[in-house]
Amino acid sequence: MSDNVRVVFIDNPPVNGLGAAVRTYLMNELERALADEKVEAIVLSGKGKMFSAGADIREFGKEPSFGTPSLPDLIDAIERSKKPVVAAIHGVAAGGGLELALGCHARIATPDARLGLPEVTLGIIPGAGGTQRLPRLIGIKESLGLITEGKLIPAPKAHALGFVDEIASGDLMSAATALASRATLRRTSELPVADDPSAVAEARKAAAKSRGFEAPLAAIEAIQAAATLPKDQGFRKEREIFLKLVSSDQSKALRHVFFAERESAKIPDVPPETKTKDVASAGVIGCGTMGGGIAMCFANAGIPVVVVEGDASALERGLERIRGLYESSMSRGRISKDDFDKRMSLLSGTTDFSRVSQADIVVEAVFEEMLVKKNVFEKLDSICKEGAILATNTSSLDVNEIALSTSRPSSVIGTHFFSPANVMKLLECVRGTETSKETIASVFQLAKKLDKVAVLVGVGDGFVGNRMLYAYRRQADFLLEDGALPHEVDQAVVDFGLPMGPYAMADLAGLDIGWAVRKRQEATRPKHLRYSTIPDRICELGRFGQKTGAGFYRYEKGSRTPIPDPEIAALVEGVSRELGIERRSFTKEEIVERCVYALINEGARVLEEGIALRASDIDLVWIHGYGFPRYRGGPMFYADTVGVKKVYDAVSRFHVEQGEWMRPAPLLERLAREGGAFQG
Ligand code: T1G
Ligand code: NAD
Repeated sequence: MSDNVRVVFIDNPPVNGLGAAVRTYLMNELERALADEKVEAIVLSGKGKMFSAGADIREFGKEPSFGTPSLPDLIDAIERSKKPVVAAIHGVAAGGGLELALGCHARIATPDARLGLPEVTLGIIPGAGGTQRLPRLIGIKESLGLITEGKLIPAPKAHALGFVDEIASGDLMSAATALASRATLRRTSELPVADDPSAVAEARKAAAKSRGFEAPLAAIEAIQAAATLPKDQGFRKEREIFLKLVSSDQSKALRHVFFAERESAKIPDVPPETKTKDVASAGVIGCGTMGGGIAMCFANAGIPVVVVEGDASALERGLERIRGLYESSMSRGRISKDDFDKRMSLLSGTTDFSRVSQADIVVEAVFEEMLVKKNVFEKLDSICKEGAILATNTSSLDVNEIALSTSRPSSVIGTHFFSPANVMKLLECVRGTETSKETIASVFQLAKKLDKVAVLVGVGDGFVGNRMLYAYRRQADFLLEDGALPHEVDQAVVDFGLPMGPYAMADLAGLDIGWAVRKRQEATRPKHLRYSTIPDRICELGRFGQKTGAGFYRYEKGSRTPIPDPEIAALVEGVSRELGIERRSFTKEEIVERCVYALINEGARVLEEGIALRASDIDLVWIHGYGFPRYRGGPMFYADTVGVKKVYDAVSRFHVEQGEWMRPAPLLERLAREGGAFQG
């Protein structure tokens, strides 16, 4: 290394967050290097795993976060430096970390480094010049894509776009030092940038699709300012927007989710050092809707998987469906031909159970019937190798009872995937009484490989997600009886931010399965509790949802667009009449209150019964399993945002109006009384 190049390290494990102490250190080091006559150029690099993940998110909203020197001050000082500063990037340069690098006079990165400005995913925009400097290097159009999506991209792509100057093929530090010795004082903020109104209009249209989410639109405004305002005003505009968003409810919610996603893998009695089994091969029993999707999850992660079906024709149909799904991903450009070939080659099907005998994990996804499941587990117990994980995808049955049909209940666990399993991120991991810590830790490790968000839940009807879904759906049905129509309920929920309302979702999933369950339970249903017959009556008409062209809505042939149906309106109104209910209209706010507060109330019960470990896990279940808007933080965080007392008062009112179903959960009542919140 050259003697006259000074290397300065960012050193703040685990991610080199740019907290106040780090900024002060870097400013002092810069000044020392500038004052030292022997130093001709400076290399800025990160100690440990990465360059820097940006601002320390834990400091947001606390004083030192914006204390001196602020990140923009530090970056300005670097850019104004009279000696060239080169950023040497490995691992990750994200958010403020990348902004710091953009203020340097050149950037060099290792080929496997990832770079990006993910601030919008935290409900904010880059606040240290990112929206002003990036467009000056790669233009408005590319900046819009990168900043509004918030994704990290590989260094070679950043190089092709033009914000990384060099990819280090060998040792990063020596290449960076060499680059520093010949670097010029190219100041990013002094480069010209041209406006691109059509790209801006396009980006606005795309951002409007994420209904109600503020940050992407705010980012677009800041990016365009880089081209339309004088330099200083552009930077000021960015900072103003940033400071406003940092204290917004949406940003608080998104930060909550960021930490919740990292917290969920921490299980109090399963320490990080718990032994895990590496899953290198898998079996899936049943190649229906779920089994097929689960098999795809393994193949997508590069894990060979064998699917076992009861009969040959079901197997053929199942494998064809998988092939069809992969082909459609390929035709839409989501996967390459190589990916397709690789994934298909990892997948095989059979009717011979013994083919899974050596698998590290077997996931059962056969019909939802206890006897069928028990038979499958007995068989697995007799053939699977010692130490294999035996998992069930049951959505409602007792995992303990299933486990007891084997001689090794400690290896049995529920892995509740959500439909479509190859798309939905959530994995409810159901802990049985006997499930070993090693089994739990191994499944959590596997979940990461499968790119799933794993949440530990306890045994109980519907676990966390579906149990809360029942409460939500019940409220929606009562709203129909009280005066609303399906499309009104759906629209209110969609405007709130969910991708679909309860009725469009029910039509998509199919109404017949729930109907069959209700018929089975009819004899034992507690008759003193309010019960809506609307869903049953719709099924009696042979309307099972999209698959029959009609359900709560009607569907044109070949279309999936729900169309409100006067026949259903008449049916719903008839039910109200029979019940002697005088129908009234509901505002969207009232509809959302009734549905979402029902979720919260049931969530509180789930929490106090210990079915979920923490409120933030419940939030993840609803965000990743049902599309609850991430920017609202999940139902329990939303309760805190609204105020637990306000939720409690409304639930108490619903209790009086509607009876037992809406009795406030004791935890909700206690928190309201104590002025508490779900997030401690
Ligand atoms: N601040 C504080 N803690 C952070 C952090 C951050 N920026 N990033 C990660 N952590 C913690 C995380 O909670 C976990 O803690 C541990 O570090 C390891 O993280 C002005 C204002 C870099 C891709 O959005 O995307 O700059 O659980 O498990 O899988 O414009 O961390 O161990 O206690 O995620 O190797 C913008 C966020 C900030 C990047 C690494 N930056 N981080 O993934 O590790 S805003 C981001 C990530 C900003 C400026 C603005 C990922 C990663 P614990 P991990 P990983
Ligand atoms: P499905 O009817 O689409 O598929 C079940 C498959 O299992 C069929 O292909 C059937 O031929 C096969 N099968 C039945 N008995 C078998 C046996 N003894 N050996 C081998 N194969 C057998 O059902 P699905 O929707 O995929 O549901 C499967 C499981 O996943 C159920 O436990 C269900 O509760 C659960 N689940 C379903 C969803 C969903 O949305 N569909 C979501 C989460 C969990």
